[in-house]
Amino acid sequence: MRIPFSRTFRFGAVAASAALAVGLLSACGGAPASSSSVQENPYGLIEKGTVRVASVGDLKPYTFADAQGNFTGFDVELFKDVAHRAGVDKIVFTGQDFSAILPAVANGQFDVGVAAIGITDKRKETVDFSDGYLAGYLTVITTKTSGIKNVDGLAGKRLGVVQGTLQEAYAMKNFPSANLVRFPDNNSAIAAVNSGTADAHFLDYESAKAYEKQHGLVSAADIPSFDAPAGFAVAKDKPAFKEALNKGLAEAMEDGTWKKLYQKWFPGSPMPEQYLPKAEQTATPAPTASK
Ligand code: SNW
Repeated sequence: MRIPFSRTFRFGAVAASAALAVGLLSACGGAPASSSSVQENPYGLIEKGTVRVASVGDLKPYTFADAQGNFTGFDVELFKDVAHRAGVDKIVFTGQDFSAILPAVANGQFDVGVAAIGITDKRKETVDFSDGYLAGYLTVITTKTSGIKNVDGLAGKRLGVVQGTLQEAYAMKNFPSANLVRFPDNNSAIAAVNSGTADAHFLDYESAKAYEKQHGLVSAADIPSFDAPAGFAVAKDKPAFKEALNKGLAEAMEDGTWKKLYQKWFPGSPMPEQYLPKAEQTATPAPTASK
């Protein structure tokens, strides 16, 4: 599914040609918008009132396309809630290869990237991120008969990774004796595992669980990735948008919306406490003199 690149502009009192120039420039992220267009389009979105989201369609239950082709999942519902709090309700999701998302956000083809994208210093060279909203594990899944029981079992095996993911970077660094096989997306990697052309696939924990259930695969290792919590990726020239998302995220965490969505999409999974309402966080209180 591709987004048609047509845009509509409302000219108002401004001369049409000037408005068109400003609109095109700000759409390309090239120039600061005039004050009138800032009022009209405070977040500098490609199209005023619409958020264009780059995502992936096969990362259930974070973000995926349902049978009707509509995007849903934890990240999708959380983003819609947060965008609503920021005053934008028209949200258009488009599936991309994961490796295409950050460049497309950076060059202004999309307003934001939403796909369980872990925040790292390396990625921050390309885009800005909202505050983190999810932290968990990276998981190796394999067939019941592969003989791979843990990371040592990956030596000499063909391990699938989706190009551009933290899994790819982690495997290159930490699984040097595995033969990495790079895929554009999870579905093609899982198909390769099922057909025997790959021995295992390395992906996000909750998606691993979903694919295990769907295809009778098993988990061989969980790698903590709490140092790279997922955030919404925003172009560096949209600071007002990023701030509005951060404000919405904080509200969604404090009023229990985050928790509700987490329980809906990741039932039974341990909850990272830092995203719960403050009153529900059980941070060890500073020691006080006991009576
Ligand atoms: O770093 C984790 C984070 O802790 C949480 O578990 C959600 O996933 C991560 O952000 C890692 N996600 C991968 C990445 O950022 C893969 C994302 C994808 O396949 N779309 O590269």
